[in-house]
Amino acid sequence: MIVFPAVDIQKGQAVRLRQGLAEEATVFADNPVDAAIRWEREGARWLHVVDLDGAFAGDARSFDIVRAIASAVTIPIQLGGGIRNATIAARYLEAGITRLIIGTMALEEPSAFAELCQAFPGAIGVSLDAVEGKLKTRGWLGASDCTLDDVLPRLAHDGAAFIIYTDISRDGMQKGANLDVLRSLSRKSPIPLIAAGGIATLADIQALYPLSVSGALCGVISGRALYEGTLSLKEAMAWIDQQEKKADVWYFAFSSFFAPSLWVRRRAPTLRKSLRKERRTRWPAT
Ligand code: AMZ
Repeated sequence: MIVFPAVDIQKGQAVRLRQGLAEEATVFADNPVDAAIRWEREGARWLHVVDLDGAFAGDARSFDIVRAIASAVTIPIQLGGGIRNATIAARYLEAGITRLIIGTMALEEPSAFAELCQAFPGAIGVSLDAVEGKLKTRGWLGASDCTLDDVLPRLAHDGAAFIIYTDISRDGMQKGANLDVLRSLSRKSPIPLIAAGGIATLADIQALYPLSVSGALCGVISGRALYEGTLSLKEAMAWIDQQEKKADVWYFAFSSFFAPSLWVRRRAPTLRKSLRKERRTRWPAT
């Protein structure tokens, strides 16, 4: 499971909003490039970058800043906000962004979204940003009648490489993640799932970790908590690494020692399937 530090860009600065409201911004760095470099130095394996101005305006408002971030760090970046057509998507990929996150277009223009997934296989994911079960678009100001269950099968079929679920009411509020929705989503999702919204402490990450063993959860996004220090990136990553190492030991023991025994051999297909699943839901290190 990966911890994605968030770098959200608004008016040229690195900010975090509360519940997605543009007027509820806290500035955490005057230059988003500095924030990105900081997270890389602290050991981040991926960055989650959002062009908030782009999401509100529907275009690549902060393209130059995003390009500067991509040149300044060596870790892979996933980027969302304002990617509403294939031309913008291609420009970002050329600028060195590894994965693109699509919100509005995935809900409002299904066929264009499917074409985008086909044009850039493995590089396109979707953000499903919800309030009381209903998905939002256009900087979270646009309402849609869609629910997670309505769109998930279609998005996976269209070729989305991953989904990010954000509980908007928890975003920036330090309340903990929405475990009920994430538990159900991690069971249902045929593609890797990343959780966002409310993840504020190591305990929140520990509560989510089992969903990466039993289901599709492969990452968590945290912003305000990392900037304000209620969550330590190093501590969180060390804890996750420790859990995954234990899982590796079990996998190794299973394949090399237990598997030959008669009892295990009879149950081998089920055991192997659940252990493989645990390995499969890990986010690629790229
Ligand atoms: O905070 C907000 N108001 C907000 C936000 N963080 N609005 C949109 N976004 C993010 C989504 C996703 O990563 O979580 O922007 C991206 C979607 O943008 P678009 O332009 O594709 O709808």
